Amino acid sequence: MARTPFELKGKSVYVAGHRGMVGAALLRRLAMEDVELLTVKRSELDLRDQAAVFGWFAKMRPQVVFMAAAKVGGIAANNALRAEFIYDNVIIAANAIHAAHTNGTEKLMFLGSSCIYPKLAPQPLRENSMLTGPLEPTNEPYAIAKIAGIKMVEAYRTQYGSDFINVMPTNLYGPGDNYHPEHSHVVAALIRRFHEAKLAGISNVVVWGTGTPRREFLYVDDMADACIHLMKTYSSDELINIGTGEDITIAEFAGVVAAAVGYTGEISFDPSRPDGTPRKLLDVSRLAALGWRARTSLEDGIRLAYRAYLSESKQAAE
Ligand code: GFB
Repeated sequence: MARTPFELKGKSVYVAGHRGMVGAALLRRLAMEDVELLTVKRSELDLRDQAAVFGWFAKMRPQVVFMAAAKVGGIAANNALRAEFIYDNVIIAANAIHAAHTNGTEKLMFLGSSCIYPKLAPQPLRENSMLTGPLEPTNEPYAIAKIAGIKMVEAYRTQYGSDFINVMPTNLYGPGDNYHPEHSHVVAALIRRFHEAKLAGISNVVVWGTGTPRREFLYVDDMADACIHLMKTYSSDELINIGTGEDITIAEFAGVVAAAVGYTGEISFDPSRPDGTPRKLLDVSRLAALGWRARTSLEDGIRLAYRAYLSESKQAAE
């Protein structure tokens, strides 16, 4: 079961969710490896369709699978689309993990989320704090779906000896993010809001919540690099966190984004919008012990993300 180092070279590698922010970063990173990449468009394979997923896996028989497909969104989307978040994510995880098992996949990585940890768990969040207390209510359906996927991976390891692993990323950002004003995560939301305020000469930008929650942000290309590192070096039934080990308040973070965008007006807060979890800082000592750490500073990452936003919005307008 624990077969490390795991050789990626020469393998057929399926990235589920390759059009999403994380999946696209995985493709960029995998381009540096000697592998045969397998992807399939959502219009050709709906991962919620069990028969279609089983058929696709039986035909393609990927040797390695990165499970980066999920329905994701920021705090408001999680809270509003509760049924979609639990249904889509439970069924996507169940279909893909079972299909990987029945079709001889050698290794699978399932991507969870830091929101699987209890709302008030001790900080920094250690991997063994999963299921030790109540979850943050705004994203409970998403977290429960991710916990179901994590538990499937654990169960398939235990019962069948499958080399399947679980990684828990912190809040991610970067190229290919979703900039929807209501459904996005905070990074994309603030890049867009500050940019539009700068262009329109608006002198006040509103940030949701009180500004006091603390969040840890990881640039998505660092995330992809960590995933490849762990695919090669990690094999255990224990979760492993992926983050920077540093966090910042939302108020401070708004200042970082405003500076990168060049917005010089005022910033105010709207406490009628939810804060969510007060703090979500990952303990990254397990990852550090395996020789990996994040390389992109928050300031550099936000500059890169802003540049990506500008080029992606230009392309969308063309
Ligand atoms: O990014 P975000 O939605 O993720 O929000 P969560 C982070 C913090 O930023 C919250 C605040 O305290 C928000 O209230 N915030 C301020 C904003 N302005 C904005 C804004 O304009 N848009 C957004 N979205 N937030 C999600 C979970 O929680 O994180 C998911 O709901 C998932 O399940 C994801 O785990 C990574 O960290 O609060």
